[in-house]
Amino acid sequence: MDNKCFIAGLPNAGKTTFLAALMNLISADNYDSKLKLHRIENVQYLANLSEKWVNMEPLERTFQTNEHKDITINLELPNKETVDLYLPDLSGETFQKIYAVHEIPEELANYIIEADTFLFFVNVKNVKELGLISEHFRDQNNEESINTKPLTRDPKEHDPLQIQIIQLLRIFLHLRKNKKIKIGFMFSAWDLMKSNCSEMKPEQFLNERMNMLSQYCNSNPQYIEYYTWGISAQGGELEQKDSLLDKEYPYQRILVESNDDYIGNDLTLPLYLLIGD
Ligand SMILES: Nc1nc2c(ncn2[C@@H]2O[C@H](COP(=O)(O)OP(=O)(O)OP(=O)(O)O)[C@@H](O)[C@H]2O)c(=O)[nH]1
Ligand SMILES: [Mg+2]
Repeated sequence: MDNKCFIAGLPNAGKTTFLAALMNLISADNYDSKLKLHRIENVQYLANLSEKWVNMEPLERTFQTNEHKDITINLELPNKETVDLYLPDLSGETFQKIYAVHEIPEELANYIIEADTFLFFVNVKNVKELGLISEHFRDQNNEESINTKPLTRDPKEHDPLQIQIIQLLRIFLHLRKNKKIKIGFMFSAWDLMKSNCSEMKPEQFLNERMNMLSQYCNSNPQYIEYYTWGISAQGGELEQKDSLLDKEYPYQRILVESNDDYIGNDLTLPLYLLIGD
């Protein structure tokens, strides 16, 4: 069995950190994750990431020149069957380019067409609190010098995150001739929600903080089957390194929260539920 899982997300969404933590978890002998490493080729890239992740060293940004498209991990399922999982580590700029200039390399388009499942990463840090339009204008009027220069719109910079994500999903569907997308929204840096004492569940985060995306997904059930997860692959901010390195095992830093009762370390759970037995 094989599964092509397409990892998507704009810059700084948490894609590479997820892969680094995943590599550590599936290889850990003392943790019983749903998916375990069975075999891997081209291990070097993930092994390097995982080593940095263990030591809480900052991971490099993925630029278009150092994308890794050829990651395949052979994983063992709980029923002992194995699955070849394709997980490319692409640069957020690649997705910005698809959005802003509608430019997509043929290889990538084929990947999107053939993908069985999608993980879409959104860093909760990049999701702005919603405000009232009246508040927006009040704040603008309070600014001492109002900038009267016309704004040059840079779609990547200025367009709201939700608009960019919805447009990307529409492009994915267009390429797939509307073949259904099975997608897990991975709200990364979920530790920040917890440190703000938020009781919010991932689904509620989507509904309340990204309500346009939520409406888009919920009004298109024939094209989009979606799930939501809160994940912290890093465990906290890099500045909290000292306390995070104190844990007995690195995987104990990971936090995964579902919409039902699951709160734990198993970063493979969203993947396992998405790809199915
Ligand atoms: N607090 C916190 N920060 C995180 C977590 N995961 C990632 N980050 C931070 O989010 C930023 C982006 O993480 P990356 O994994 O590099 O994001 P990416 O999606 O690969 O980004 P590009 O390579 O630019 O496309 C980094 O500064 C990380 O330190 C997390 O679980 N918690
Ligand atoms: Mg990256």
